[in-house]
Amino acid sequence: MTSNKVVLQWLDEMVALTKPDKVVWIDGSEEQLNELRKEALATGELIELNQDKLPGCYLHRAAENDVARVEDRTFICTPTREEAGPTNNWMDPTEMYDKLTKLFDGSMKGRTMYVIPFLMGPLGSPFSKVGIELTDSIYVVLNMAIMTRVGKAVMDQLGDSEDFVKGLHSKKDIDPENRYIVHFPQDNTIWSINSGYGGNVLLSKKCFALRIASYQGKKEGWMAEHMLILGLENPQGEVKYIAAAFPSACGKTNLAMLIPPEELKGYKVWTVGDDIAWLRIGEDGRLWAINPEAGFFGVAPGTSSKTNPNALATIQKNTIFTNVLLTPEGTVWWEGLDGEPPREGIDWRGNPWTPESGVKGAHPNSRFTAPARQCPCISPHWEDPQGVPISAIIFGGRRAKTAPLVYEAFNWQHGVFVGATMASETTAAAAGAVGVVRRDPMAMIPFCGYNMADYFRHWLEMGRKIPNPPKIFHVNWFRTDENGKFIWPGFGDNLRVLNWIIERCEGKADAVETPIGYLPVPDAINIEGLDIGEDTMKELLKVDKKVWLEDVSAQKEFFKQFGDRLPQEIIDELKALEKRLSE
Ligand code: O2Y
Ligand code: MN
Repeated sequence: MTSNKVVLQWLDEMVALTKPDKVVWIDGSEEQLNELRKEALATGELIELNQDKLPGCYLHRAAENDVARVEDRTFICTPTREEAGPTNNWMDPTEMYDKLTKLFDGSMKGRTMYVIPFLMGPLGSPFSKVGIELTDSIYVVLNMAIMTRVGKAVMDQLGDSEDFVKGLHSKKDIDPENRYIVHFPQDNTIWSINSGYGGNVLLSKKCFALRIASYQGKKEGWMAEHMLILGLENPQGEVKYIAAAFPSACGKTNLAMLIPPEELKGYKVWTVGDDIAWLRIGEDGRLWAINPEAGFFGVAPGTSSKTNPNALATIQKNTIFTNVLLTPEGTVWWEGLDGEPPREGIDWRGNPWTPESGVKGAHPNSRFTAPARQCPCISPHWEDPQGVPISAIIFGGRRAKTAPLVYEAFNWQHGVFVGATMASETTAAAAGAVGVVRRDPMAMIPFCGYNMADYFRHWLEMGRKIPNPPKIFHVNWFRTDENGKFIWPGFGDNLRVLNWIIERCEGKADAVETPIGYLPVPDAINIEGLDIGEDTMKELLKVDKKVWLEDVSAQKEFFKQFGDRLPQEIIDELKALEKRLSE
């Protein structure tokens, strides 16, 4: 498939290390993928779903101990600990290579090594990047074929270049004690062992498109961000693009595929991406974004015709479901799906299940892997080689009392500070106590491939280089009343807030200056048709100085870990906010 000497030499070395019985190049053809599906069905790695109801759909059950990303076993191995920073696990690269070399030694004996050339970004785009993942998992091959562009065309695009990410993955024994997800940013290398699940093994996603790419972006002058990208079309047919970062459990995929409420029927949301954005400065001085992925790896539980009808439509064909419940008709089910639960089924562990079993049918982190092109609201521009121009960047979090429904940063530097102080309160979906505030700057804490203090500096530097930067906003859909009830309806009605944001970008909407930023004037957000009065709107837009000063203390505490490396601009913004709140 290639005569690229660097690729072939690296492949030889990895084959010598892992000792597979066979090496198979993935060419991206449907015939080859079909053969692999057949093989996976024969071994039980995949279960065929009802092909009349869900054509091209399969179910996979992961090992019980292997159902989510493992942050405590994820490492950034830069030459010094300081380069990885206080928010990443670190080990000296030589030590880590030694350790992993022993684990990988012979890990593919008796197995086939699949060589997956994959492209992040549209074919032919100057912003796209090549990766090659070596894996002993057919599940990984089939998921990668949905999540990325794979095969011969990718090797053709690479040509003789050495510029590709080298990914090595082995399921080995799925041993959680020896599970490692390791990044060597200086070597463009990712090694993952002893997991067979999702973000740990689809090396294109969090490992490459965020951790390695964020490091590359810092070096090369662009940004890899944990952001959805959407286009908002107004009734006049004009489309403006927004990139938005939220920590998990804030409805990112739902926002990316939003359906307008009745009162805003003339508007339309177009999905460009639901998870990752690569952003570059365009020749016109604006910031342009591509979605490096080709599919969605979405959380199944909670996905329904109320929360996300577009996602439901997307996953009716050619989809791999992982760790959901299997119904007697050969369809799938999860908690939060429409209608009554099935009377019986096989749960995600493979055990017989009824609603009375007292256990969940689907794992809370169960997933669907589906091609983005199947999404009914996929943007006609989602594969444009130059990307789409971004008018607004949104940061968000789940805050019961602190953050108002929406506010706008005073300028780019202040916006970077708003992103750097992003936080979210934990929900029952996560392990541990509910309502605990977790700081997650730009939703990148688990995904930044270098020191986050340097990452903030990179954001600040980018701002100085973008002649026409997007405006930066913060939203919070999760404000609650005195009874703990959400007071903003969320879902499709979030479009009302997006509209204010776009109007601000166009210089059309009014705002009031407050200590935290610009807030909408009382009637600026269209609440026609909502059961929301003036008082509720006031509550949604309230800035309680006492609560904010408490948050400032927490922000100071969080920033301490970065020591002298924290950019002066962030310290200045923190002081300025404290001063404005104290006046
Ligand atoms: O648990 C996993 O392996 C998946 S994590 C994930 C998947 C899709 C989009 N975002 C995420 C995330 O953790 O941010
Ligand atoms: Mn994500």
